[in-house]
Amino acid sequence: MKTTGISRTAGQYRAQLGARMLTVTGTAAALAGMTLAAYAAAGQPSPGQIGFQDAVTPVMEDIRWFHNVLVNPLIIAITLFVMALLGYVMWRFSEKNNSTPSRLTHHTGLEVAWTVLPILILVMIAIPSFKLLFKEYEFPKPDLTIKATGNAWFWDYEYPDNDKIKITSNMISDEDLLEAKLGKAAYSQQFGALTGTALTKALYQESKPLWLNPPEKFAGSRLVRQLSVDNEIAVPLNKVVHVLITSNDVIHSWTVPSFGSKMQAVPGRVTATWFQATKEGVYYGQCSVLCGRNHSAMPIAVRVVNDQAFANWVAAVKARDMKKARGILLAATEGKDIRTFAELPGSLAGDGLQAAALPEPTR
Ligand SMILES: [Cu+2]
Repeated sequence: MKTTGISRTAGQYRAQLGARMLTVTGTAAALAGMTLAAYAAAGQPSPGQIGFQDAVTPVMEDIRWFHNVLVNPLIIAITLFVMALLGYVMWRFSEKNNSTPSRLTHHTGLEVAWTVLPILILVMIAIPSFKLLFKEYEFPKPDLTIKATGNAWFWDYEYPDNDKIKITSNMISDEDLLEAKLGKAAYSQQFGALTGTALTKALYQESKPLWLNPPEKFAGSRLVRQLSVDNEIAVPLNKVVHVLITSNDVIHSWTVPSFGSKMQAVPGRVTATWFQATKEGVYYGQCSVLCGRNHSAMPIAVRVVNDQAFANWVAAVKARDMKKARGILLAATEGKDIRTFAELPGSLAGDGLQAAALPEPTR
């Protein structure tokens, strides 16, 4: 187990992040977006992240390019240009430097320029923007379709093409880990009398080490607090997956940043998104429409695995052997899933909680 940086306090972490921010502010505008984006590991957010998460689908690659290479540098350049212009005007045309102002009211050339230039900039943005939009909504022929149903507060999945298997994904909570570790009786003895914030705080504190070293029930998993679920869904590598999305109660949103997928789940309607994941691993997302009390507790976890592992997983789920199903997914993505904590840039290997989110593999 790597422990580098785990003892660092949140304060030190913030100070370091502040220093980093100052350095970054000084670098070239176009580079800033690219550099920071590199800190966002595939599949989940990382400490100090500012840019997008890594892309593992063609759509997300284009989204990242559109933002990091085109729109963000343009915005930064325009902002700097206007700021500089404003500064120059304040100095050059102050009463001191320009006591007799010009009486000029029209300048045709200038007016044409400040109308045409913005139009050109907008056209420059619009063309790739529409291309990207069409890419997102022109669904290629599916190899596989999944139905995702939002519930307050968990996701249900069905695989109509794969023996109609069904999966329910519930978030793994602090409470789940503590109950698995202590047993039901000892758990209620220790926490039964607590309520509200006191309970939340106690659960958070006591479960902290368990995210690093999960109890037997979750052995072998790399647990990520607020993102890991009991039953993940799986999809085969490089296959076009259509996700049909709906809801049982209120509006939710099925969102996986690394896939570039984000679609509302509306009761009584079916919406859809598609993705083609090009890298094995586990990719996390969250419900992205404020849907009620436990909105933050209905994450999405998708494993991208090879065809054989996917077939085995389908068979195990069909036989309702969820433990075996989980084992198949873990084995198939061993060493291929999220970046380990040690692989993140050194100074960003932040405080204890983040360390717990990215434990080293236990096997
Ligand atoms: Cu929701």
